[in-house]
Amino acid sequence: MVRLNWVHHVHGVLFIFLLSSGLFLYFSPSRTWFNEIQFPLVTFHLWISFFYGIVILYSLRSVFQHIRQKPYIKGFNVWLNVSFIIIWIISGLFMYFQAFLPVQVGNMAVTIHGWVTFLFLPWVLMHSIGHLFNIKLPWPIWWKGKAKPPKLVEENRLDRRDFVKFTLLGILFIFIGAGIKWLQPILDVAGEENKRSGYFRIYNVTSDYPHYDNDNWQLTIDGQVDKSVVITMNDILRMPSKTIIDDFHCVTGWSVRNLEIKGVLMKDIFKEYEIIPLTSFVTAYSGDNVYYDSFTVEQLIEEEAMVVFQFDGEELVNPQGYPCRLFHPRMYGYKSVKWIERLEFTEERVRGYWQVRGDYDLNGYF
Ligand SMILES: Nc1nc2c(c(=O)[nH]1)N[C@H]1C(S)=C(S)[C@@H](COP(=O)(O)O)O[C@H]1N2
Ligand SMILES: [Mo]
Repeated sequence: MVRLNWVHHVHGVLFIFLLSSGLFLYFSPSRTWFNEIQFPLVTFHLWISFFYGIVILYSLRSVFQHIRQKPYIKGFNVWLNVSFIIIWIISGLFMYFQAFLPVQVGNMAVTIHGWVTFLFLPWVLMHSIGHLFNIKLPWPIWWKGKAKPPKLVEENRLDRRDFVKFTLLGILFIFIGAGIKWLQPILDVAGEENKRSGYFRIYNVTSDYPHYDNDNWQLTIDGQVDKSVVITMNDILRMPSKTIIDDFHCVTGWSVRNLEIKGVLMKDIFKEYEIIPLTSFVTAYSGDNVYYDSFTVEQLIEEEAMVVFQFDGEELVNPQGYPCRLFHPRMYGYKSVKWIERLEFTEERVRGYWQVRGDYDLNGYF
């Protein structure tokens, strides 16, 4: 028989760790302003969930034996916890493997993971308060019609009025929890259909960046191709452009949502100039002479990467890569090379700036 008291405490402590790290990652202000710790925090959250899962599995049999003897409130609490834990684990696994799943499935998992947490919070609060002040609610007995709600529960120092207040408070908590979740998307889009939300935090590995104007910028395409070409801004502007509304995600945690992105598809550039790649790999270089990243030809062509020259209907500002930057709709911001000035086709896949320095994924899909 497992020591259930002990299990209860360990469970509580692990849960607090999970909840605090989870909420921290959930709310974009905390995620954004402390973005350096986001990644360690995700790892932390995962490890704690792992231990949490082990504790649950290890104690489950004893817990169920125990509630067979004390079925009422304990049974309710256990079943509530077990159901939520199952939802967290499943949605958590979907989140973990989102790279391999359709975007909508990943998003859905994130939504569910957050939702159930908010729904669970009121119970957590009541339960914790109950334990801290040693209040044990008699209500399940009442529910089951086995006893009337006691006028005064000596043991719990609760009379009926307290009891009613407590229950109403609980319901209020649930509404607050759910309300925050409901309201959030409403606040985010504030009426308009595609209002952008979030801001770019300018991220440059160099402190001084190149200054171009439309006349001196050009994009060179060379390396292992049948012929090299040089494209000017005028060329870009006269090609068919494409405007999409999409989200921009930096791997450190901040996102800009519903961003209007205008540019020319790589596919169209290749078609226009009849460029025939002789290899499968491309490296995109920034005009800052420091930043670069690599792609497969397929990623640039089939997956609709663009050379972007407008955000939200305006030219890019200089720190954001004026006049052009790369954008891949399914990859993290670090693949979005600013001041793009060269695409070099190479025999082998080159490891980019962040792949050499950090353990950033080569493909960078989110
Ligand atoms: N040339 C260059 N491009 C770059 C970077 C950089 O440091 N230099 N940072 C990348 C990263 S990590 C992100 S998240 C985005 C940030 O875009 P922003 O500066 O427009 O917000 O640009 C990407 N492209
Ligand atoms: Mo980034």
